[in-house]
Amino acid sequence: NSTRTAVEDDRDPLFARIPRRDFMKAGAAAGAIGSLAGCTNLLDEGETTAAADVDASVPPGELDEYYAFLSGGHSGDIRVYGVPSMRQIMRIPVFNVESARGYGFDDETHEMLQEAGGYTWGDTHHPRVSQTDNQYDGEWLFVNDKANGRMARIDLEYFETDAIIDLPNQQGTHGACALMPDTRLIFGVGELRVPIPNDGRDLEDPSEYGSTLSAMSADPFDHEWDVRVDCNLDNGDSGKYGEWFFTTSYNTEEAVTESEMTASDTDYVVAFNIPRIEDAVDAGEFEEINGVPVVDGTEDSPLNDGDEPLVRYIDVPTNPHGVSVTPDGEYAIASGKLDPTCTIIEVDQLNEVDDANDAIAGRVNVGNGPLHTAYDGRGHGYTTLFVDSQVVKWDIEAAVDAEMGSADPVIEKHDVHYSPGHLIAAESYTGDPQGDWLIVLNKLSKDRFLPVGPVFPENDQLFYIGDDDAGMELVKDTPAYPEPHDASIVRADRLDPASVYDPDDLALEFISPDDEDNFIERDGDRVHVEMYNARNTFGLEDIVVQEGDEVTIRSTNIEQEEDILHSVAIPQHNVNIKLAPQETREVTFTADEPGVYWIYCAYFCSALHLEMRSRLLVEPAD
Ligand code: K7E
Ligand code: RUQ
Ligand code: CUA
Ligand code: CA
Repeated sequence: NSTRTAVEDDRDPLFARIPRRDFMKAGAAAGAIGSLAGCTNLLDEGETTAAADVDASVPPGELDEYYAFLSGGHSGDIRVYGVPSMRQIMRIPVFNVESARGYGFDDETHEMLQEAGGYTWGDTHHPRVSQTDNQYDGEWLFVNDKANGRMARIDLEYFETDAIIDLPNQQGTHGACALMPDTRLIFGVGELRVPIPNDGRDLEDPSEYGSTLSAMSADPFDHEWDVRVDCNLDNGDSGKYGEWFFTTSYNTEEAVTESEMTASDTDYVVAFNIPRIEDAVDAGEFEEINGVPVVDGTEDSPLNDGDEPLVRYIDVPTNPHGVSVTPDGEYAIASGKLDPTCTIIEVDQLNEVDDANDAIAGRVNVGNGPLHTAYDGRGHGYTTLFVDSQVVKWDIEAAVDAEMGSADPVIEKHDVHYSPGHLIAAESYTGDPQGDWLIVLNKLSKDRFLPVGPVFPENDQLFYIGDDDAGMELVKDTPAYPEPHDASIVRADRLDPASVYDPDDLALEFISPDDEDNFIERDGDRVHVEMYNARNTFGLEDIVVQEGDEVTIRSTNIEQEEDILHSVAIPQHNVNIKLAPQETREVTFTADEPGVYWIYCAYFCSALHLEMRSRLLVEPAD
């Protein structure tokens, strides 16, 4: 008994309405330079751009100046790069089970993933590092799961995921960002409209669906409240002074098909007044849904009447994508996606104007398919153009002064390879961007690397943007495993990672080499084993159990020396736990097949690493 009706789609195919790329004011001459040099510098018309003498190489033995934390997309992890070398230094599994780091194999990480829904994958997009006074403090990294409606926290002392929150009123958490200036709250932005609660009601009535902005505290990482709206929500960024949080919405039509979702000429930037929402929560003005206080932020909510609405809806051209706040906190800039402009919203005006649209301070024509905007701290915006495969540098104040929709504020367009999504400048998300390096995350790499079959890598391109006279300079192509969406670039001196564990930071007790610390204990068919490990031995030679026993092995790597890791790996039992120096973990499994199983260490730890082993002997049941 379907109530679905056919939708008349007489609209142009995607992007057909967008005019072909024009060469702006510079005309054909600059266009020709652009095709030769890959760069259209509109200020230096007729001149080839003077390449700055940029050295992005980091010689062997030297360290990078920055960390870049890139999301892994639907591989579910975070990748740690050094900038400017673009060397991939580490991966941090988040929503994925990962054997090289034993993540999801020991009891603690396994239970964390189980309690967060039991999924074996996620889709990370927006890794954001915690800040104090609008500066990175290097404590935490937060990231969304677009697949399953979750947020995760990564501890940057140990570079590991230590908490995941399953957001029950959200399907597909897309935008993710902390409330600035001090990371007092973390936000997850719900992209997909669903019935709330999504318990089987209103299946066929999309007008009843909604989406939420979810707020979490940073430490402890707890879900605090949701705000409900009718439209969808997409990308998000925080104002710099603790008041406003901005998201884009591309489905104000409240539609279910692509053609319906692009039907309206305008959609929204949705601005959330966080202190007002907290007042409403404190005053009990919410409905509890799935155990979470949900405040009504819909357009006709009584809470949005009066002088200080909870949520303000600002009309922007159709289907916007990224939104980001300028380093000084003055403007929130939203990209058109289906419209060749970025809209500039003056943040302070949101407290002044009756009509939220009066907070719009400017609109700049950047080119086709604008997605995201980054900042250099010198008053420039850098916007990716997905359709034109370019990055556009433009002058923010000039765009505020110029006529609405003017292209005059554009300074330079540079080709990228190809079809960029996000771009990230060093510390661009803080109050103090460094203004030197910019990474452009290209969705397509096509011909840029050796062919590897039908699954292509992406191409993360490094630009030097520190010389306004020379213009943007492309310095490096970097292949990326699918598929990074966004990143945070953080000065290395803002982090202080541990190189061995502090046993006091761990829940499980340290197991020393003393005899009484290494034992097998039986309680019915539950067997508990404790043993240390070190080069080149485990604390027990044999572990003898009965077929069918449920066995827990707890083990400590007692090494004090950094970089000496061991593991406990047991063939045919899916056991694989990693143990960094001074780390204690445990793993529980059922010994369901009689036989001899060599317990071994999977990390190459010494010349006698292969001899580092012990036996699990499973005696047949009678
Ligand atoms: Cu543009 Cu998830 Cu930030 Cu991908 S999103 S591009
Ligand atoms: S052995 S050094 Cu498996 Cu060739 Cu590792
Ligand atoms: Cu321990 Cu290999
Ligand atoms: Ca729309």
